[in-house]
Amino acid sequence: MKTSVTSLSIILLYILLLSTPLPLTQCGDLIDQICKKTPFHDLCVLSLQPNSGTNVKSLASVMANLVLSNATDTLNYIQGLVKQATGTPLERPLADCAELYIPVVKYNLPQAINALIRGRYGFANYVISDTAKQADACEKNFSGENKSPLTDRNKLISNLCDVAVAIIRILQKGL
Ligand SMILES: *[C@@H]1O[C@H](CO)[C@@H](O)[C@H](O)[C@H]1NC(C)=O
Ligand SMILES: CC(=O)N[C@H]1CO[C@H](CO)[C@@H](O)[C@@H]1O
Repeated sequence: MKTSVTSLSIILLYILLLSTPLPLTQCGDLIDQICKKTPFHDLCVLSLQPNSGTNVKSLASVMANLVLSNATDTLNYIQGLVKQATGTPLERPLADCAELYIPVVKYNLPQAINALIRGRYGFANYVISDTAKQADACEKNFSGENKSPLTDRNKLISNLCDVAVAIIRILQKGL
């Protein structure tokens, strides 16, 4: 009788320990909670996993900087393609895409990142939402036999923007 009471209490203790929620300050747990509130959970977790810090604001900053580095990389890529495409039907849509990405990379996103640091979340969100629209507009510039060489990049940037916007919304409104 005595042993079974003891083992019962051990089992209860186990259940109690296992069901205790981890404190929010544990990094991986916060990232998962935040990412569940974004439209692309896996991309969010992948983007925030290794570094990133322990509060929502630093996670938002990491995402915004990933948008900028992806957009910068894509602009460089487009500018390389434009040179190769001189005189072909792809030249025009590629040049149009470069024109869309230049202000995004040089002015808009750096301003949004700055605004985020200063707590101007509405402005940051407006600019990052607009970046997603620019990536979509670039993609739409290709049609028919002018197949887009940028589809994966545009989609990734658009999705990263959606994740960043969702995280900044959490900053504005709470989890
Ligand atoms: C673009 O974003 C992806 C996903 O977060 C990331 O793994 C990759 O390193 C980024 N690329 C650049 C050039 O920043
Ligand atoms: C073919 C096509 O859709 N071209 C458009 C590409 O983007 C520029 C600027 O956004 C438009 O002016 C073109 O009409």
